[in-house]
Amino acid sequence: MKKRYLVPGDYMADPSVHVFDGKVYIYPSHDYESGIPEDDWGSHFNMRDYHVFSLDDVMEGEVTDHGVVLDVADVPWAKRQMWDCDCCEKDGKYYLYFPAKDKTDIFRIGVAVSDHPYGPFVPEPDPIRGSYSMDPAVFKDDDGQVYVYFGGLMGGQLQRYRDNSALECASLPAVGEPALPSRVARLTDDMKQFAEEPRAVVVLGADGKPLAADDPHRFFEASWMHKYRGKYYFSYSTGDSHLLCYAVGDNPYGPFVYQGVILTPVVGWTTHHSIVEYKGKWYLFHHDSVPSGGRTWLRSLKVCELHYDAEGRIQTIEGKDE
Ligand code: FUB
Repeated sequence: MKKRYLVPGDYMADPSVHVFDGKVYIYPSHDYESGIPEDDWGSHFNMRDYHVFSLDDVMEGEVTDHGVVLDVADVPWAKRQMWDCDCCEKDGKYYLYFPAKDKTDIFRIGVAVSDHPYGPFVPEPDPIRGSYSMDPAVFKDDDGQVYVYFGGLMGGQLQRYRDNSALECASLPAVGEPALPSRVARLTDDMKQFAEEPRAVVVLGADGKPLAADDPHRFFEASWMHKYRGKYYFSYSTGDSHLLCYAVGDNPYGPFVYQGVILTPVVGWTTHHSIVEYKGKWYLFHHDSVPSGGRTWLRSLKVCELHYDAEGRIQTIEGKDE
């Protein structure tokens, strides 16, 4: 299968991709060598700014770097770790959703606004009220309603919460118990707040029960939502089992029924993606650590075509190239 590295001159990860004004726009995290040692909490992912990239031809065309569009130093509430972001258009404005640790080292999700998909973005003074954890992915449905999916385990701090409340002590579910789910909330009309309490994004197995916390296909981080033939495809990373998996539902809230693996493990600990249709073809954007020699905090953007079978099942892609 043909694959393409997109930004050979720099380390970029966590691509969130959308088509705006007939062009493909990529909103990645910007990896760099910060010197912070690797730990279980992702401290080595110490990103401090975002770039935006655009292109007209996914597999061949030139990739335009629109430069730094938001820097942590310009976000009044944020201290560090600008992880996976995403962007959504509404009424001619562009809204960038991004996580960062606040001054007390708690992940929150912020919003920054621009008149252009390529920024620069002006941050709101405070994070979204009631936001927590990381990896926001924004989905605009055909009726114009916009939803943000978010959450991630371990370094992403999701295990510190239950039912949107902070716990006294973080805890992971025991073996056999339901996995901790991603969260989803509809956004307000001004795109700057949750319009409702975030809900659990439940992924059910073939037995109709939520996938268990020790299932290698359960949600860990990196939510993404896309629609294909009227069905809602919720896809995500399984973190410590290093897969990209997907589940299908009838509405943006789910529940979603587990379907299978999109991408087998790549080189590097993390895996992360987005799925987008452009000019009649479907693409999987993701990252791996091949160009950095396997350094998991220095990742590179990649893209390949994605194919469905006649029943709408996604064909599994090999993460490690032949
Ligand atoms: O880039 C930092 C974190 O690594 C992301 O937020 C996760 O999804 C993983 O890719």
